[in-house]
Amino acid sequence: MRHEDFMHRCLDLARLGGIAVAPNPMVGCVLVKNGLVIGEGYHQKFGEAHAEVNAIASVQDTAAIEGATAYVSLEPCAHFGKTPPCSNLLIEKKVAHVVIATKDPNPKVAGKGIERLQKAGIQVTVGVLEDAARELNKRFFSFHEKQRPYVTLKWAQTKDGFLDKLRGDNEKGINWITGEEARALVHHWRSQEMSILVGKHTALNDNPSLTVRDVAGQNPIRILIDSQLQVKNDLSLFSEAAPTLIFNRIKNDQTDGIEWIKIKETSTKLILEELYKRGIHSVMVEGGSRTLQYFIIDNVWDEAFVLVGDLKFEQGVKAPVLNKIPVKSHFFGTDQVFYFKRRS
Ligand code: AOF
Ligand code: ZN
Repeated sequence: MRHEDFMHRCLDLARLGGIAVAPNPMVGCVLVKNGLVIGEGYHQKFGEAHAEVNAIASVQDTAAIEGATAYVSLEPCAHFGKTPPCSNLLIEKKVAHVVIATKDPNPKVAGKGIERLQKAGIQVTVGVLEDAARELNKRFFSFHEKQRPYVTLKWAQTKDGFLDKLRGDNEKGINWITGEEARALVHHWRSQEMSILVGKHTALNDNPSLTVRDVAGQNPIRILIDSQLQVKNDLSLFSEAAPTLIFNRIKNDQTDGIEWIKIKETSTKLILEELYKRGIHSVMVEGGSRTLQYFIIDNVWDEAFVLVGDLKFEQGVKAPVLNKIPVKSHFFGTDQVFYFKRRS
């Protein structure tokens, strides 16, 4: 087996951690002796054991770890966080070689783990399946490298480019554009993110719950932009299903599950800064049109999912325009899904 084969296994294991480890990265570790896997593990939950610790704990004959090669999808940590440093543990267990997919961008680690292993006389190889490892933890890398959450835009539009119909004052409720099938897909997307954001008009018109009720997974933190606090808290957005943050120009406050965050102007920069301060490593922006446009104009987005339903509104609220060629597209039920990625 080659380094890449064992690293693929690390990445597969890492993926099992999913959103439960956020804002930590998903990490997998495989221990190999004489070409055979003797142990493996992954980071399963935020605040709990790291991948290396679980891999080592999985080995029955601990003496066998001496002289083994440890494959890890992220540089072993060097800091005392919620757990002691993994680099120390690998040194203590006398592994001979550590193969790493990519450096840890967290300033508490950033090369220090590698240095510590090398100083202890352990052979270190870095860069095996690096691109795949960075892609897997794109949210974590964005958080540390850009000091902002990873931003995914999502909207549904009609074939003729509208997000919504024109509404009278009392016309509330969602004007569905996509079919039944797409709803589960959207919930799946939501379940991958730590938070989900909407503007005031979307909250008032659609009364979305912003939960992932159609799929297994945890509900993201909900975020509302409501400068003048015009949205009453009897909407679904304020249910107990998840915490809610409200960006506004009036007050800082907190009650059960709701936090009001005062910002001096409604800007994507200030919002993303506040999310970063709270350790939120990813946000899905779900509308409305104006809110999506802010993120597009300010060029603070990383990916976009655009669902195009099989109907026309003829007139209404225009959908945002990205002026980019989609990376891929496919049909999902009656809808077409376009996926865009911004080059950073
Ligand atoms: C590793 N192996 O499996 C993970 C690492 O608060 P803590 O102690 O859980 O530390 C979190 C940081 O540790 C996280 O931001 C990242 O830099 C690193 N994650 N490191 O050696 C792992 N999950
Ligand atoms: Zn660690």
